[in-house]
Parts: sequence; structure tokens; C-alpha cells
Amino acid sequence: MNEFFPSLHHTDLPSFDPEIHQAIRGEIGRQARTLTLIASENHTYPEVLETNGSILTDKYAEGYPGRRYYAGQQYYDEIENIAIERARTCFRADHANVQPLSGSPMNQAVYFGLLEPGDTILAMDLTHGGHLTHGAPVSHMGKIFNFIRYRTKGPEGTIDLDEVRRLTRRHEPKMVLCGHSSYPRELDYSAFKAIADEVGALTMADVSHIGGLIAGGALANPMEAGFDVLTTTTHKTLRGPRGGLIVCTRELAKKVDAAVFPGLQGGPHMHQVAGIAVALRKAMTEPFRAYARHVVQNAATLGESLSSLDVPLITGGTENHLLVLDVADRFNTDGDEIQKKLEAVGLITNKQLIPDDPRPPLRPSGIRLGTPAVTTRGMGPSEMSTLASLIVQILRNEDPGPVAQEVSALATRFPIPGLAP
Ligand code: DSN
Repeated sequence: MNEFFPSLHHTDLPSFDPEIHQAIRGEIGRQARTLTLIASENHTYPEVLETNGSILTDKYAEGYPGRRYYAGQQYYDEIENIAIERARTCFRADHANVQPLSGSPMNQAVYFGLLEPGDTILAMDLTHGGHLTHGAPVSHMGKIFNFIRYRTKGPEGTIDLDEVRRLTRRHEPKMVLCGHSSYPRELDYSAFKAIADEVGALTMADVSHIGGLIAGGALANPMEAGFDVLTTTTHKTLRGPRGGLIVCTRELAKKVDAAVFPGLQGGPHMHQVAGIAVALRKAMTEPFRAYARHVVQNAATLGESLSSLDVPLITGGTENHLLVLDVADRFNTDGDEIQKKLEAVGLITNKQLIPDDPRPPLRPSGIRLGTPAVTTRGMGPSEMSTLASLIVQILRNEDPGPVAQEVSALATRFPIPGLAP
């Protein structure tokens, strides 16, 4: 019997590699005792941990179902076909590729598959809420493709669609890309699509942060607005294993598949593909749809509670699962200091650049919060109000002792589902 997950086989890990074994034990304790408020993290299902730790890790499966290069693929074809069908259903798409190892190769495969090096892509600026893989100058993609960046506008901090249109007309990109990692608002996919259509550009939405909220019906689906491609990592709001998937129109299917394999990757991680299939099956259930709604409702309540306690929020609130708090000037501090103080009381967050941040990335003005993981633990609106009050006590530099005690009590009252204590 495996002490962490009773359904797994007995292993000699504790005696053979005590350091690694102890580190895993330590991490289980850390997760159980603290509350994860990092917007991109979640607690996956025990069923996904079982598939991820299964014998499927042993085998190479280069190729696609029915077209593999090595023998012995009967179960791998079955698993991948199931994952593909579920991804198509969840995101209402003609075609799905479930092999990307994670978010970065997933997006690279789309760029390389559908564009030529040097082509222009319009995407959201990293410092205004975009993502590293959307052409940040420090990324290889930012050097290989010509990224033009749109930003958010003024004090309201929302995406400036007039600027998106202006830049599209001026630069005539081959692709218009939307998606974000620290933007708290819903996107107007129809508006992006209409702008891209003016110059005949492809449309791509990287919904990694909100993939589960789209699959669960809580947020709009860009494929239903006529987008060509959607990418999402599978371990955030989707609650699956670490990984990525791409869905697209029938016309782009061959190019996308060829770009993932053999263009960019070798053998897919089939234990991961099986985990994605399980997470997608969960995403098609009514409890998951309720979960997706609760993630959004919890974020709204957390935002309202923080606002009522005078904490400035970028865009004034949220329509998805995340919030960006502008803490530096109001509380005479910076995001790094607050991240550390929150961690010391068991609240796990990350420092965050805010739009036009005058401070450096390692000591930025903001803190990002997200509700996916605490919602997985079963928390609701009243716990969100409590969390807001605890966070504000830290922002106001009050005694951390009682805050730490209350966080610990909450973590005990809301255990991580399926995790042995
Ligand atoms: N690292 C993820 C995030 O925190 O947003 C995105 O890749």
C-alpha cells in the first residue's frame, strides 16, 4: 500500500530514497497546512495522481492513434482517442491535440505550425497581464517572431480594443492572440475576431488560466466566437496533470499536429495524456460546472471584501478567478515583502507587476490572488470574506500570530480532497 495514495502499489521509496520520500511528505504537509492563493495553481484529483504515477510512463508512443512508430500501442491509442474526444467536446472544437508537454511547447507548436519565422503576431504585453510565451522580449519566441504588443488602458486598466484595432490595421499581423496570466476581466472574443478579420489574421486564444472555467461553462468560449485556435494548460482551473492541449478548426488540424510531432516534440507523455482524459471527464460533470461557477463567485466576493477594506484592485475587481492588488503605495511596501509576510502566515501568493509598474519585477507593486485551489478545498463566500480580512491585517502590518492561527484553522477545516493527512 502506498502511504500517500492507497490505490497505488507498494514501493520501497521510503527506505531506498529517504531524502526524496521526506521531501514529498514535507510537501504534502506544506500544502495541507497552508492555503494556495496562486491563481495558476490548483489541487488535482487523486484519480489524476493515480494515472500520472501509473505504468503508462514506461512506453514511447511517437505519432498519433493508428499511426505510431513503435509496437504495443493498443491501450495508448485508446487513451489518446478518448482524451481527444473529450477535449473536442469540452471546448466545442473540430480537432484536438493532447500531446503538448506543457504551456510553452503548446504555444510554440501553434506559432511554428501556422506561421513562418519573422511573421507578425499581435499579443498582450507581459507587463500588462500577458504571458511570457506571448512574445516577451526575453523569450526565444519573442526573437523568432515579430510580436507587437497591446496594453491595458488608463486608470480602469482594461484592454484598449481601440488600440488593438489601430495596431492590427497598422501592422497587419498574421495572427491576433489574446489570453493572459494576470488580467482579471472577461475578454470580448467577438471583438477580437472582428478586428482580426479586417486584415485576414488568424485568431488564437491562450486560455490556460481559465480553461476549466470555459469547459465548466462559467466563462465564454472563444471557439464559439469563431476563433481558429485555443490553447490551454491542463493543471490550472482544469485541475488535471501538468500539460497542455490545443484545439482548432478542421482546416488547421494537420498543421497543428505536425507542429507538435514531429515538429517540436518526440514521444508524448502518455501517463499525462491519461490524466488529461480523466480531468476532462470530470470537467464534463455537473459538480465541475458548479465548481467553475464557485471559483468565479469566490473571486468576486474576495474582490468585493478587499475593496470594502480599501485595498486598490487593478480594474477595480474581477470577472474571472484572479485579482491583482496594488499594494505598494497604499501600504508603503512592495509585492515581494507582502508575498513573504503572507507566506509566513500560511497564505501562498505571488508578487505581481501591475500595468506601467514603476517598480522592478522582483519588487513589484502588486500581489496576485486566485480562488481555484481554495474553491477545490470547498471554501465559499464566507471564507472569502475571512481571507480578505486576514490579508488586510497583514497589509496593515498587524500582529501576524492570530492571522496564522486562523489560516491554520481554515486549512484544517477544509482539507485537500483525497489527500491523506
Ligand atoms: N506560471 C503561470 C502563471 O502563474 O500564470 C503561467 O505559466
